[in-house]
Amino acid sequence: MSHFLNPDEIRSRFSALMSDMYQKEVPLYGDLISLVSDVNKSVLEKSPEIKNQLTQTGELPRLDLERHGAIRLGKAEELFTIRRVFAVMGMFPVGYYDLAPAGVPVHSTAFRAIEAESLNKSPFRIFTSLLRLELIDNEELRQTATNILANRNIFTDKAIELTEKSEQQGGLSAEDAEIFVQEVLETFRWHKEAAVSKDIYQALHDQHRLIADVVAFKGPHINHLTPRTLDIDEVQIGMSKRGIPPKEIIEGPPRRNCPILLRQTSFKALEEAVSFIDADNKVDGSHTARFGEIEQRGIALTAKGRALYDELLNKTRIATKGQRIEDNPDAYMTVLSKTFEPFPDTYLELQAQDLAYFYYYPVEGAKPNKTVSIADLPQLLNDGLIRIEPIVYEDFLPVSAAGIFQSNLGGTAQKHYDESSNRTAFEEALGAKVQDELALYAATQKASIDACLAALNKV
Ligand code: OOG
Ligand code: NI
Repeated sequence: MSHFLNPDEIRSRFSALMSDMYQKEVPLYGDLISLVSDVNKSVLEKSPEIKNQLTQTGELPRLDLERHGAIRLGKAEELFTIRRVFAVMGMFPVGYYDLAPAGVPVHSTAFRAIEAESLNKSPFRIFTSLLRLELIDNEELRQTATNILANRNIFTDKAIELTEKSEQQGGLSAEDAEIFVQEVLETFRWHKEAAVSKDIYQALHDQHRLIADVVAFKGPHINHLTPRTLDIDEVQIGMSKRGIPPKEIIEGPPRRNCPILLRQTSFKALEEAVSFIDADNKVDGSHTARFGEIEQRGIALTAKGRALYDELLNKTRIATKGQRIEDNPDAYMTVLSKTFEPFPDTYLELQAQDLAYFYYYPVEGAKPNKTVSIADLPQLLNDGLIRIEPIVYEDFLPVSAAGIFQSNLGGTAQKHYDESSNRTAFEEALGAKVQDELALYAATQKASIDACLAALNKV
């Protein structure tokens, strides 16, 4: 028995603290949580099949825990250190997302648990972006931003000390872990006092709102948290009814019988009072960055399924080009649904066409009349000796993320960056390679198939 607290417990504790802090900082987020919880309760009451599915895959107990957050970092050292901090909580970088093509000067990864069992204990993850200062075209401003960031330290001494202790001894005691989560929380706290003068804020803001959000503040405040809903359309309608101002459209795929990947919406970021420091005087101003988001997660797609998704989303974009989607969300949703018609919408078809990842289970009492192998899966499925359940998508979608960024930075100005994506530089800053999310789903599926076949061959 190890005397260290399980990293899943540390993450779970941290996620609860973060949620409490954010509900205090942004009370509207608390309203969103109660809306989501009401909607989830009613879906579970109305749809026993959804309830069974979530029970079978182990996701039911974590439903009300489900949330992700997002932060934006300013320099390579911050990304490097945050990787070490998150590792203490069992969160590892998965996936590389380049947002520059969508006009947002960052690249990102998601820190999350890897094993299905750990994810079920605490699914908390943090979408973590690193600002790409090289995309600031004004050289003088780039230098100013670099200098400001060079001087900041976003971690408490104690957080670093305990991270090192954990690295050295291979974990943290319950006592240390409690101090650790409190100290790490400090990094994500909102600071009303900006770190710069109003003029500098304005200059950064004129380059890109996101640059001001990262550079002008003392630390990477958590900019949103996201509960998981079982019916995002219902939440979208409910938001308006409860006086929570929603973003106009739901990002991602259309509503379907078999949800795929991830659908997301949010309430619009708040304009908040801040103070700037001008030659020792405080000057009042405002900043818009923090919001609340909702996600509905569906099945993880294989590379083939993902290619089909990207193709159909692209077709939708071409078909709605020139229309201001915000002005006519219903028309957009109609085109989206129509365009996605070729995407099979039963789990059996998704499985047969190798479009998505599944768990495989032997049906109770099933007795095949020979030793079975992976090649027999279609027959076993057909004969009703095994069943499948969807493996939920745990990651993010760059086009959706860009849509979320855009609608929450205020304004509609679109930037265009020529710079090509730079995964190598990102991984250098991170000090590690990001894991390939598809390989993780494939491994989960494989483990499930192996266990299923072993169980059938034993009887
Ligand atoms: C991150 C936006 C991405 C999501 O859910 O796709 C994201 C940000 O605004 O910093 O959180
Ligand atoms: Ni998000």
